[in-house]
Amino acid sequence: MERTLVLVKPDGVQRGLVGEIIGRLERRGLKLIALKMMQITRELAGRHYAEHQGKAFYDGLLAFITSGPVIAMIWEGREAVTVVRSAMGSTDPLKAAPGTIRGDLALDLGMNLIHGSDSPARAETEISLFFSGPELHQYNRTADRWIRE
Ligand code: IDP
Ligand code: MG
Repeated sequence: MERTLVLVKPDGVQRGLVGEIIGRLERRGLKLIALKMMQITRELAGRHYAEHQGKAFYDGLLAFITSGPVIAMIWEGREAVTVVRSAMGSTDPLKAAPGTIRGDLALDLGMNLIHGSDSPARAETEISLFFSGPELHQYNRTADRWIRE
């Protein structure tokens, strides 16, 4: 089953939107298999956002993502990467559709509440950056028979 890494960024924690964001993913039917609160180090931030190195917003992005605690999670489900990306909405909250997390709850590109991996390959890389094997939970969820045909 596909997995994706999700972060509630420091703005989401500070604004008390952790429950709102987790609740949306939970209600959608995705399965939570790992979760922790943590402060991202400069080193981890550099690896996680390596693709953006050299861009104008890179230093600000690293300062922001390391500025306070985040909630790191792994969500599992069919097409989990795409499902989470569509639930997040566009990167710029001003362009994100109503009904999406960013479109309903955010206004600023640099304060857009949530990270979700952008491909299954990136998801696997990001999961291994943030979590070690024993932190991932395998369990049966009885509700699954009412979520998937
Ligand atoms: P994503 O989070 O939707 O995958 P990315 O393009 O991977 O978007 O960018 C990572 C993060 O960097 C964004 O979520 C946003 O917080 C920030 N960011 C992206 N582009 C800009 C920009 O042009 N100015 C300021 N911040 C940006
Ligand atoms: Mg991205």
